[in-house]
Amino acid sequence: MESSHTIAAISTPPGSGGIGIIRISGGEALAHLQIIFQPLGADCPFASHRLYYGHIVHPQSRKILDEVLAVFMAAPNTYTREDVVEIHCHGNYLALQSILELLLSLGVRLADPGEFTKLAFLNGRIDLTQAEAVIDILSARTRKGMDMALDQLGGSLYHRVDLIRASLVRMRAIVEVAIDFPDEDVEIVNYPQLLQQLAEEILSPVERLLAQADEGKIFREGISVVIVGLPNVGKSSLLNTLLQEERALVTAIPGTTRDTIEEYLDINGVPVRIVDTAGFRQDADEVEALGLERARKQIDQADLVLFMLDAARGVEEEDVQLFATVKHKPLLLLANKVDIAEPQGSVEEFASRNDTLPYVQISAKQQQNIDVLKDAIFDTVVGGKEQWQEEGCAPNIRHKDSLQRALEAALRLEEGLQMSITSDLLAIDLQECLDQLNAIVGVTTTEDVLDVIFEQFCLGK
Ligand SMILES: Nc1nc2c(ncn2[C@@H]2O[C@H](COP(=O)(O)OP(=O)(O)O)[C@@H](O)[C@H]2O)c(=O)[nH]1
Ligand SMILES: [Mg+2]
Repeated sequence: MESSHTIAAISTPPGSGGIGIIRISGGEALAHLQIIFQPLGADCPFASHRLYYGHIVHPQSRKILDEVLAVFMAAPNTYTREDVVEIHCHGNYLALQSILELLLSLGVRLADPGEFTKLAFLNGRIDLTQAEAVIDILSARTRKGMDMALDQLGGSLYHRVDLIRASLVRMRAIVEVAIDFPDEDVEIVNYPQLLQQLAEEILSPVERLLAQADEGKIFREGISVVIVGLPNVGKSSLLNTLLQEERALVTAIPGTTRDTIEEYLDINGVPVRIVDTAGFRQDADEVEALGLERARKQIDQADLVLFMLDAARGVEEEDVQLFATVKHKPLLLLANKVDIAEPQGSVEEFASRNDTLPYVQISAKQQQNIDVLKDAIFDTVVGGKEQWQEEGCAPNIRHKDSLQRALEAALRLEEGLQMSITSDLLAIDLQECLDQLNAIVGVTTTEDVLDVIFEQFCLGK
């Protein structure tokens, strides 16, 4: 990066808050600060990583734009590894905007979204998985998602991929020697030993990372859960109970909920989008019919359907018909209103007929068994797979794609070793496997891929 490329952006979100921060990165950062900052203390040497109190003053009009704290951080111990300045203003967007505009008028360039983090990557402070972790931290919706992202920012994924890369580089060195001395090929390449190394140091760790990718997706992106049942079984009551607020209207009149209602909640660290639907019934009026159409769409996209029966009313033909329309989805069976009655025989019978489905008896109104329900939802979507916790790693979809290709190359390599093929052929799959792992950490990543990644950032990060 050229040092004259000094960039700036407002790093705090729009709106008003206690403080708002403008960040500047690049070789001219300090020079620009000195033009616009007027200290309110005795001396102001701008020692690195020290806060100074003063005014931001327009150099021509001498107008005070805000009272601020400013800090200069000398390269390389900064977020971008360049010189960085932060100006801590009052959290009024107008004040921030006028200071930013002043900087731009001095020749500073407005940073692209994610550009500070991209600099951190390009300047070698973090690898690509760590840059991606920054996005995850900013967007995490549960504490667990946040912990996962912090682990990755700490290099957990990088280190695991790096171990595999190092092993591949050692294997490649052996194979390359053999290519240089083709006559002694067989002596140099110890096929059984390479096979063992491949199995232990490449195949098994790559497979483990792949297994963890699916679960990472659940914690990162969350799941969508839809409550389905006939009118009046207690769907809206359950939504309210799960959210601990009166979000949806609850009445004894069937057809109260006419549209879908969705909210987010945290179930054991999984961000869950929970959707309450209009109750399905045959004689629905026009508005309800539209609501039901929306409910159908939600069901199609759902990761899990909570199919609710009224324990006191029992199962009727319409329940069975409705059930038939959601049977293809991952399901959890609920008998509601157990506070007023033991589940009717027909409900128990229905449950035992579908005994592969998790079945929970609850009272939405009296908040009975709600924790059991939450655990059941968690178990159904996450299963017992909580490996990332032990190993602090959850590859995302981009990593997964590369891991899959790396695995394919490693399997071809295994086959080649079993057949004792020549070193030059082995080298091809070795290199392919290594290239894929390099792409994960960003050693060999094309400009388009980088663009896609850094476009996901907000301004100022
Ligand atoms: N006793 C009892 N009544 C409930 C329970 N859940 C819901 N209800 C009542 O059943 C009626 C319908 O509830 P609602 O949540 O609107 O059902 P929905 O049409 O499926 O959304 C209301 O009168 C609720 O108070 C429950 O667990 N126990
Ligand atoms: Mg309702």
